[in-house]
Amino acid sequence: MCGVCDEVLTAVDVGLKRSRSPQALNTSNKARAFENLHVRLPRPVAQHPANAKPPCSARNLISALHDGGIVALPPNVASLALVKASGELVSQGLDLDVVSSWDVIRAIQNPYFRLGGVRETLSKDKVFKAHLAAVCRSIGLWVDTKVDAPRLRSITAGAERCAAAAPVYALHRDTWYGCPQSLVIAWIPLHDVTADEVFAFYPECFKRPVPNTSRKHDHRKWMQDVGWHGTTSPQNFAEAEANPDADLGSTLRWDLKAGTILLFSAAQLHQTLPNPTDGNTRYSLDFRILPLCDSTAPNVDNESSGEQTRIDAEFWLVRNVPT
Ligand SMILES: O=C(O)CCC(=O)C(=O)O
Ligand SMILES: [Fe+2]
Repeated sequence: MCGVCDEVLTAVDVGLKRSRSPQALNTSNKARAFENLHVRLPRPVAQHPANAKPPCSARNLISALHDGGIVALPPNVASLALVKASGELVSQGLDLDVVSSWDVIRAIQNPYFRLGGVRETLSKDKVFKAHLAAVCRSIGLWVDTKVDAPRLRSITAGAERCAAAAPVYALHRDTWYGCPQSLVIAWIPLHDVTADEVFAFYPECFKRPVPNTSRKHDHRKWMQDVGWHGTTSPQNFAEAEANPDADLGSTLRWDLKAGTILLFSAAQLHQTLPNPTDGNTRYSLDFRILPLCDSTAPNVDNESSGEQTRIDAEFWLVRNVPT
């Protein structure tokens, strides 16, 4: 029995140990399911609702997220290795010494257009696929779990005044962009962040519809007309965005350490807000996780389409990647 959430754990921690062994993939379906579900999760460093029972297994975690929960798990070996590799890559992209401190990196002016190669490497490089697979395994997500490529966010103070950057600050649910309701997101700060540097959640809107234009997003059409490296700028394409006059309730964000694994449903309403510190850029990675599960988040207002196209084009199986 797990002392934290009362779930019966017959194979606690076995998954994490076995996940390093290739033979584990050949075990029976039952054993594989244990490996997916029975890594004991550490106590969250932050959680919504604040008084919720902390999830102790991947199964608990995913159903809490699908119910509107938000969970920040502490940095671990896998997430810190991802942070280190990303820091080296960003330093190289900015022509800095590979061991530059984040204070130095964050003070570089106008980094966005110098980081195209870094974004490309993150989306294709096998090393980063292995890092993502290791992060998923570290939190018990393995069997038939799929993920997409990590995205680097660099949020520079003042960029919100640039019209071309407006989509970055759009209030949204990720589901509005042709994503399945069961999708969850992992967001990892690459350096310590204060709450006012983190994007904001509007958790009261999780089960409440918000006016939006998601019906314009057909992911099949988006792939044809825009694509991740297409020539049509995303600003000219139909965008999902909420009515700015809507009542969204209170906002939620926390101070987080580098490597924290912040997990939330793609159906959570959220928004990047301007970086408040002049001359400074905030760096983070995020990737989407399609878990093997029997639950899903409620759909209150997502009218986008093309989710299967998106899964087929962008997602890959965690267990196919050697770590
Ligand atoms: O990093 C941010 O500011 C926004 C992240 C986001 O929207 C996401 O991960 O879905
Ligand atoms: Fe998002």
